[in-house]
Amino acid sequence: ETERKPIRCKAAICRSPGEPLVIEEVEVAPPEAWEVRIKILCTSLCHSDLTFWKLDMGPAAAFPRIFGHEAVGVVESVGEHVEELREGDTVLPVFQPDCGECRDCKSQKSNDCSKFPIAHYIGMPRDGTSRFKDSNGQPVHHFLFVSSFTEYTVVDVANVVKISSDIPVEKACLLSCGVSTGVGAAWKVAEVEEGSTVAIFGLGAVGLAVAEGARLRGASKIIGVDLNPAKFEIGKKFGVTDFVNPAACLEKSVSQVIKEMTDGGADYCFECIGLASLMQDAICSSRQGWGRTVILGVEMHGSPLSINPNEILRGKTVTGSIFGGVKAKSDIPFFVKKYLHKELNLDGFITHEIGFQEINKAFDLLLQGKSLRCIIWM
Ligand code: CXF
Ligand code: ZN
Repeated sequence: ETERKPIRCKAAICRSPGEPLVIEEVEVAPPEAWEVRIKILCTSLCHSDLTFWKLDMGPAAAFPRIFGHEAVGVVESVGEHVEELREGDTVLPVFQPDCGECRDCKSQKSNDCSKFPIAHYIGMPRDGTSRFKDSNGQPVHHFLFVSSFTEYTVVDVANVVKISSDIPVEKACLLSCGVSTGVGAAWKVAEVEEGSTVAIFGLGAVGLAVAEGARLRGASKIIGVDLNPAKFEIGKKFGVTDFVNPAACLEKSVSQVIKEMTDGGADYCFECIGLASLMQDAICSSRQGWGRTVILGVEMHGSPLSINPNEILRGKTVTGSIFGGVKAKSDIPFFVKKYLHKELNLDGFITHEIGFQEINKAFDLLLQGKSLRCIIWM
């Protein structure tokens, strides 16, 4: 019986920023109170893994570290006080906690759990110590409360959602971060409605998931904005109807072009890159009177966002959203249902599938912009 005993298994450790991961043997401690130990079935690479993998300064740069936060697994064992999950449950670990107890989790207005705030984007267990030791007995940092680039991980019960085992695991995996973020932003934050116009800045997995969400809500025009012209064909599968390449906008600004295409500005704009200048373009592209801009991208350069007050004076709104406003425990099972009912397109996001040993290939593909989601099988 493995319960209550450490497990030795393989993990992909990042020893220093920007370096290839190394598959090493690690020891994974048994779950403490309020934790579960999960056997990862498959995981995928999200752009945030790259962001923090590259980061070489500041409090968020913590090494050695086990990255990965988009995954699906099976509960191997549970710690004390864990009642909602048991051994054998199919689960999604999620970086955004849903404790169900704090003011934020209890409110329908927020998904930003205040009981377990993520300090400096590190995401260690609630007692601050690591459940991972390398072969020299040295602790290895967790990542965003999840750390899925390992055969086994330990995750707080607040960061785990039980899902139906009917959904293929590689499809479920996508709902752990990127796709839920985009769909959530369209459905829960913007509340896109039938006949509305949408502009999406950045057609990575998150931007395409926004398109998919807008398509399912019956948006009449979904404009994709991306520097890569190949994204238009890809975007069409997710409902993108029109395309703007900023590099081809010579005479006019992107916002002028979008205003002309939408009779005065898009009803809903989404920034899915994390660039302050693009956020400004998005706001300028939204309609005077009621246009709403949702910012999903994480700006890592520390650039301030400057908005002309007269731009929003006549009713435009701008909002941020972490994890697309998704409250993990209630919304993710709903997304799973939408997939099982053949409404939500998840299949199109999977562009590559590889084995765990080849994990660095997933990094190369995403860095070169060649993949949307690469499924990494354990
Ligand atoms: C990101 C965005 C918010 C902070 C942590 C990382 N989430 C997932 O990719
Ligand atoms: Zn992510």
